[in-house]
Amino acid sequence: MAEGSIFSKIIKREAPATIVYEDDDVIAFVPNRLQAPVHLLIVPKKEIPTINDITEEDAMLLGKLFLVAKKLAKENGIAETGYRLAMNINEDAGQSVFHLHMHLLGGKKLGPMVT
Ligand code: DGP
Repeated sequence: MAEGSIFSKIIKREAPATIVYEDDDVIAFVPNRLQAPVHLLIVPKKEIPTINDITEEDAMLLGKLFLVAKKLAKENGIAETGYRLAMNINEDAGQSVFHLHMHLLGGKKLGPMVT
């Protein structure tokens, strides 16, 4: 469940993180293990464990994640060079935190997506 995940603690400032963006619905911060020179996590404040749990009412919120990603890509100078947005869902994709999040990765030529 998303409830009580480390990301909820970061949102509530009960755990530290380098926060790079925040509004009423979305927060973005630097992950504790970088997988690219630019690596940010874009996270809805609503506790949704995975994409399997979204509903119609989350459509606007999910759209906001992309708008924040676009803004952060531009701010980090990778909008034109290129970047990847990724979400891991459940075990086979390697999801480790069950609070929905989008990875923004860039700052180098990224390898193939499927390994
Ligand atoms: P995923 O494997 O897709 O569930 O990605 C989880 C991400 O969360 C990964 O980039 C590492 C990050 N992460 C996990 N625990 C913490 C933490 O305590 N602090 C921060 N800043 N990031 C974390």
